[in-house]
Amino acid sequence: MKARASALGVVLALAVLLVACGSDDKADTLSTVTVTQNTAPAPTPQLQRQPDPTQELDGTASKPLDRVISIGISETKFAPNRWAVAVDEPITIRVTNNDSQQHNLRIAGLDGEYETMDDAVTDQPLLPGQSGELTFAPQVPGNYTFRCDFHPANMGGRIEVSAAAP
Ligand SMILES: [Cu+2]
Repeated sequence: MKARASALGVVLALAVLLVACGSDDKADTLSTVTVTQNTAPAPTPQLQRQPDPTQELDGTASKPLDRVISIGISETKFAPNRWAVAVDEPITIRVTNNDSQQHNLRIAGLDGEYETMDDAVTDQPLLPGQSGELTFAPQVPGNYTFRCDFHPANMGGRIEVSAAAP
């Protein structure tokens, strides 16, 4: 008699569990979270508005020779000061100071601002008779302005970067 009672107790306990499970059925419907994968490509960096060149530009654009641009400085002017290059071609810019005072060359870069991290600039001021080089590897077509930091009001130029080979 005692054993039967405990068996009955087990049955009751099971019944309670089944009822409990049944009442859980509504909660079993899981909420669905839809994740939409962003498949859009990363935005292409944009060339920001550039400063106006402060030196009158050459009538025609010069082209690099074996990916080298050679710019001379005389009488506080860059020459040539207008260049045409192709995008994605790293260009070496060789600057030779034939003047009697120091100069440099700084490209404003994508952000169109001088003295920022994306500038391309000669490492040091070029003393009279010195030459310096910098590398310019534009990823975005467009016109890039450069200047001399020591004579920003009257030494400048432009590098015109085309999508295809110039
Ligand atoms: Cu200068």
